[in-house]
Amino acid sequence: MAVGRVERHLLDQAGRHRAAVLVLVDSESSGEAKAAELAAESERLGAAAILVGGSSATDQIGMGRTVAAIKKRTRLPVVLFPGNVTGVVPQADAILFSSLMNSENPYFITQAQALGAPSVLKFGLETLPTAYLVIGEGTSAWFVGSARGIPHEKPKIAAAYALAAKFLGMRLVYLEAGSGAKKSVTAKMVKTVRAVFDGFIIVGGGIRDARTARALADAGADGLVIGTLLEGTGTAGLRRLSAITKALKGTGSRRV
Ligand code: 1GP
Repeated sequence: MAVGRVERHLLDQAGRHRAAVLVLVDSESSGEAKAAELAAESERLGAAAILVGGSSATDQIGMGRTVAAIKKRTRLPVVLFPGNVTGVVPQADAILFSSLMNSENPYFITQAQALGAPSVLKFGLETLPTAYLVIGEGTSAWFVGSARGIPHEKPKIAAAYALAAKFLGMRLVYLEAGSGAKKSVTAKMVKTVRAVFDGFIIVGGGIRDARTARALADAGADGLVIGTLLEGTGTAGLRRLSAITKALKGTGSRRV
């Protein structure tokens, strides 16, 4: 499948910065107005896109309203980050069409994808073919997705999955430590994956400060997902987001 407008935008943003920042909005914990406000502030502070979803988002109507509200306040692309078929709504621009490759339950590897695909087509969503890899244990993504978490200290296993994803034609790999994770994915793991995977590497889960963000970008991450840091923390969260986008200024290794 051809590279679409949103994927091109992400590649472009990853080339203009050390890494692009993707702000994750949980449509169930913040109301529409708050989510839209956060998206507008994120755009002002240099974020590249807004992700909407998460492993426990099940209210499709609420999610659709949240996406519509965000689209009124920002020009950033809104990308769905579904945890299940309930994460597919028509108002968004694109979807991380993901397979949780290290799940023990085939539902999360191919079945949810088959159930959701007709809606994705009907809604005209751009699909970003993504290998979703859960790293470590104990988070919602790990539990809900029945993942056999790749140990943080086994970067070669993550790289083997990334290589398999590349051979399967996936253009993005998402290394997910899980929302609110105590420990983010290590720079070493990102570097090891980068060595075998030339597609777009997204890293998320537990990224709370500029130093960590910069280290992950320098190790080869193209996109960094920031979620929990911005939840209910008001201006303090935005200050930290600003510090992160500042630390990522400068040209990335990915030039387009
Ligand atoms: C979770 O990777 C995302 O799916 C973001 O994680 O909420 O810890 O920033 P945080």
